[in-house]
Amino acid sequence: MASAGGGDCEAAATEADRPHQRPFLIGVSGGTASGKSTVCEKIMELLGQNEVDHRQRKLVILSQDRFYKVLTPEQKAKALKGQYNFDHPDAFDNDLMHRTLKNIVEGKTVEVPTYDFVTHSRLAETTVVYPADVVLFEGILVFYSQEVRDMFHLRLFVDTDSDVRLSRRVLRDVHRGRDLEQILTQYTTFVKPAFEEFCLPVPLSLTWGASFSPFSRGLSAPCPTKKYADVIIPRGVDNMVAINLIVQHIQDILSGDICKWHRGSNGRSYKRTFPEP
Ligand code: UZR
Ligand code: MG
Repeated sequence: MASAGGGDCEAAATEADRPHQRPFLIGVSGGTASGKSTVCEKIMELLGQNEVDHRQRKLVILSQDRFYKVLTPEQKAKALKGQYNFDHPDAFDNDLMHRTLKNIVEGKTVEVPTYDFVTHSRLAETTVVYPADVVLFEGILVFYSQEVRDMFHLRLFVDTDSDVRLSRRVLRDVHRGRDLEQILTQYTTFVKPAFEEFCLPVPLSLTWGASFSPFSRGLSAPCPTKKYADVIIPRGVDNMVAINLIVQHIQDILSGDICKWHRGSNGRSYKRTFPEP
């Protein structure tokens, strides 16, 4: 549901005060081209929500890509040559992302930016996201910031082989009009190292022996966000057993049959909220 206008994408004024039940917020992470969006769309389809009008949907999907920062002309020139790091947490407008999710969790209607991957830019057009019972927020680094991570009631990680991801990524980028050599250079320079630094946990063998530890060699401590996942989905959308289990869980929440579990402020303990009688 797109609406014209720019603004700073805060909660839309007309809808901001409309009371709505707080949604169940699900974070969906995973490497590039792992199938995060496809998993989210499958969940939406199985819940019969893709045919429903945007204003009436019980479930909405929001992508972290929408929060890519607006680039300066110098950064854009680099991006067009494949020399800008879009896989680093600093590439995102983390404040706007946090404020928007906070408004969503408070049941408000929000306006989110639209991003164009061909020109690497934020478009003037924004999208209105109406309150829903379940919100799926997907992106490569949605578990990176603790503030955002702690907001998720459920955290999913789509775990797809890196060779499958690379081949999908190449096809997608070629389709976006990019040059093959540049795609592969960008992958090895930025995409793969960032995935290993910010998503994949360091193998135990590396963290144990001091002589092997990357930290003892003066490298900064990575924050491998996969470890924060509650459920790991191997093979993405090919894994219909996992997706059906998740869909069943969401259905139970939507029908109020089960209580919601809320993550405690330390991110580890949980508190139960019983459905209204
Ligand atoms: P997913 N990305 C672009 O290619 N261009 C942009 O303008 C913004 C992002 C890529 C980004 C990242 N990397 O790996 C990917 N690069 O989009 C994240 N290079 O999207 O999770 O759908 O793969
Ligand atoms: Mg995507």
